[in-house]
Amino acid sequence: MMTAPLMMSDKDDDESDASILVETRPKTKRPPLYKVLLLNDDYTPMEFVVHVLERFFGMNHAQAFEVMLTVHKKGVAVVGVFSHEIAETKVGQVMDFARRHQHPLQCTMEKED
Ligand code: TYC
Repeated sequence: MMTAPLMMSDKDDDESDASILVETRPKTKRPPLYKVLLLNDDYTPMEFVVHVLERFFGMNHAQAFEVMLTVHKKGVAVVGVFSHEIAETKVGQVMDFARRHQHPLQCTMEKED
């Protein structure tokens, strides 16, 4: 009686595993963080900016007033650092809120180094 030779693979086990990289420790790369920046302008009322900082960035009134003054004097300030998704949401919320109130307030995001 004749039986066909039993063939499982052309390569032996060592050869077919040759491209597998064995990690010595688990990858724990943190996602990049993004700074949310508030920009100064000549028209948005100071009280409106203070309200934005309280409402969307969880600042108390004193903190919000201080940060607003920093933007007013220096032209720009970081108002928070977030994941990409949260930063995009904050920027959108501020820009929508400013536009609905017809203020030219600008808010942007930038990747942290
Ligand atoms: N410069 C504005 C004013 O004098 C106030 C202001 C502060 C505007 C911060 C924007 O992000 C800003 N009314």
